Amino acid sequence: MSDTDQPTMTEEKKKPMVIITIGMAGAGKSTFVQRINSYLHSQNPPSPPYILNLDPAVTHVPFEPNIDIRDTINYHEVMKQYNLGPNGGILTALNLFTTKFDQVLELVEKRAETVDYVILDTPGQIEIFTWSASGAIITDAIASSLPTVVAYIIDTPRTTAPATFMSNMLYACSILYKTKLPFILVFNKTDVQPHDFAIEWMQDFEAFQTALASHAGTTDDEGEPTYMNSLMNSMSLVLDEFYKHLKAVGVSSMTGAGIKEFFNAVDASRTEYETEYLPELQHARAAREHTLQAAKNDSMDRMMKDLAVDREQNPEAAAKDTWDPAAEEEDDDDDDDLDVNIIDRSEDPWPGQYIDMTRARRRDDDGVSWPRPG
Ligand SMILES: Nc1nc2c(ncn2[C@@H]2O[C@H](COP(=O)(O)OP(=O)(O)OP(=O)(O)O)[C@@H](O)[C@H]2O)c(=O)[nH]1
Ligand SMILES: [Mg+2]
Repeated sequence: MSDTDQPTMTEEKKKPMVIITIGMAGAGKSTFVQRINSYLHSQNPPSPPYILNLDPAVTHVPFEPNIDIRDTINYHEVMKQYNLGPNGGILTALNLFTTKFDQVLELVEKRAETVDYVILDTPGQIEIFTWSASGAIITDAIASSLPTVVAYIIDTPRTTAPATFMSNMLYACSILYKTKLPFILVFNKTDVQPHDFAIEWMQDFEAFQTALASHAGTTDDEGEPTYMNSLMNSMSLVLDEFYKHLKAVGVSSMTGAGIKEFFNAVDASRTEYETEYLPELQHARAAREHTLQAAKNDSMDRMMKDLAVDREQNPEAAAKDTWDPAAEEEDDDDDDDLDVNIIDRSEDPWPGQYIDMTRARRRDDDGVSWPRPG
């Protein structure tokens, strides 16, 4: 029976779009997640997102996450057990959590039919997520399963100086080239500082150069441009290319301004994901499969050759060389990973039996108050 014999089905539900929020410490990622969460709840009909909190060190999040890294990993316990400082603690907590990310993905995929958006809030220290193996594993795993976009949150009032603006853009640029995912620059806190200056600098190279030249510290005592100034001039040329591939929106997570425009950009990113990211991913997968298969064939060939030589030289031992299934059964328990299970808070009943050293108790037991990094 061919597919054409089937009655025409109503259009399949689109896969949910994953929004990964990334940004410098204090840029407003968590507040932004809360704002888009409440925006989606206020839609008609409401479209509650599925939210993941990946910040193990946060004491309070302004939203109710469906999966919270803090339920699985006790960051304070990790610092104690591994003798780590705050950043090492966050990184190790994230690494431990990543070892069970397959469970997270399963839970997310289970909800794919009922939610339109999956939102990830990441740790305050940006490099922990963007330059760690676990950050890359989480990003790649989720992006190969669902359409994904990176929302790079910028603290607009703190980027009005040309040099700061440029270093923030260079960071964004490096993340774009690392993840290769659709990317939205979210200029946050526009209630305090409108973002038109940033848009102007991005669109008009000369306007940025003028701003740069008029900024203190860009000329030396003799009025000559400093090394810093020349460097930034050249860098801004590089960034000009980067800006062409970007969507930029101004929002205020405080007032809710610009959130609708943000979602327009997210919807446009879905197409970008499907036409650009996905084909590239499939291509990379096929190439990897090919290389892996070639390596497997090669080692199999070599093993067979070795065996043949061995059997020729030692026919007696070869006769005894039989497979014993009983011995195999003895150690078929290959799950020697950490015994950690991921909890979906929105699922009943609440599984309460997950206790090990990484998640012994929530932090209210010891009265220790670690300073937030950053
Ligand atoms: N005025 C204004 N303040 C904001 C806005 N968004 C966030 N904030 C404030 O910025 C501060 C940091 O916000 P968070 O949401 O905690 O930022 P974050 O990026 O999650 O911070 P970390 O996770 O600690 O890196 C808080 O005091 C927020 O109230 C905004 O749109 N306007
Ligand atoms: Mg936060």
